[in-house]
Amino acid sequence: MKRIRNWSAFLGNSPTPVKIPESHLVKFGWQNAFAQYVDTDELTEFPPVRVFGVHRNRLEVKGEGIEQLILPSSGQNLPIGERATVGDWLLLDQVRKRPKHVLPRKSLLKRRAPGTGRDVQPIAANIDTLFIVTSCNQDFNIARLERYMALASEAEVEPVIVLTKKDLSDNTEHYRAQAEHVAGTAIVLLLDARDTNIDEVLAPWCQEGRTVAFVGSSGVGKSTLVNALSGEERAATQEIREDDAKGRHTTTHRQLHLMPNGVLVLDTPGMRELQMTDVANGLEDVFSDITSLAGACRFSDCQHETEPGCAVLKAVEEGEVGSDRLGRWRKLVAENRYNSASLAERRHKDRQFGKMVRAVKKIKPK
Ligand SMILES: Nc1nc2c(ncn2[C@@H]2O[C@H](COP(=O)(O)OP(=O)(O)O)[C@@H](O)[C@H]2O)c(=O)[nH]1
Ligand SMILES: [Mg+2]
Ligand SMILES: [Zn+2]
Repeated sequence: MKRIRNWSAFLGNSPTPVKIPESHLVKFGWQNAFAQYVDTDELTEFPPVRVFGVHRNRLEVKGEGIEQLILPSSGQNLPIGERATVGDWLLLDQVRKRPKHVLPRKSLLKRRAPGTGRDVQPIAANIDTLFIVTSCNQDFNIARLERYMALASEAEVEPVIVLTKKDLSDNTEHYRAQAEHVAGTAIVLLLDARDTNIDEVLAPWCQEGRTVAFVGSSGVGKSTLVNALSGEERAATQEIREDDAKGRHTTTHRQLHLMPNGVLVLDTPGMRELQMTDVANGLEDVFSDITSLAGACRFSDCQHETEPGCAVLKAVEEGEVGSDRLGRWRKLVAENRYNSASLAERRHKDRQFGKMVRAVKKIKPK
């Protein structure tokens, strides 16, 4: 194995950590905030590495002078904070070739396990920008945009809404206005994904060492946008199927791609079917018009259905909030509540099972 650089200058305790421009870690998306979680005395033994790929039973990690496949964090019942996923930074146990510890994340996209499982899985960590892509045609769907916006907010990722196929619509401003209503303070881009200057349009978010991801339905132009960043026909040939021929969920291959200009693009097929789980805060952000009104309802537990003195219903009546928007909010809140409640139940059961196992272990003779 190659010698590992002494990181103390970079990671040291000085209030403004020294940046090493040629450092691979910076190229791989390292940000100063991670340094506080690293023990500088243990850097040789446990160097920071980033998960670039998640394969069936291996994690592909890269660090300073390190590029290898390691074993994933062991144990299905590990807390989500210790289950390494693509984009994660971890301290690598060089001897055991396993993560020693996953560094606290800047952001985390998660989802409910596919199928009947209700386990929450980490999908992608430490994304800086999530491009939410939809097109100016029948794909455009406010509810879907709100859903992605809530997920981004919950994951603590900066969202950017990208409206593609502006060349195919006579009504682009209508789409833009609707998207801007959902976007709040987030930026909405309206473009033709095949334009030659797309890399410039995306440049504010696609700098060296930044990590971005694209979500949206099939056919809206995600690969076209990624191709514009990569300068080659790459994404198109990397279309990944989530299910095998029998419709079973197979191991998804998640990968970080380093683009020529230094931006890291996350390819995570699982993001197509993100569920609303534990996104109460995200919903509150995206529907702040409704949730802030709720504070003025007469009853603190108002469901905004039929209650007297309901400020939300009043706002709908007065045309301040669309009844369709209220309907979509209700639906997402219900979906989130269902998924999250089931999870809570499951966790409760898991804890009880753990207690039982420990009790049994105690009485077991040595
Ligand atoms: N006219 C037009 N076609 C586009 C635009 N963006 C993507 N396309 C086309 O739409 C099709 C699907 O694009 P693709 O990038 O593969 O979508 P993906 O499934 O989201 O990755 C391709 O034929 C693209 O050339 C756009 O802004 N305008
Ligand atoms: Mg594609
Ligand atoms: Zn109310």
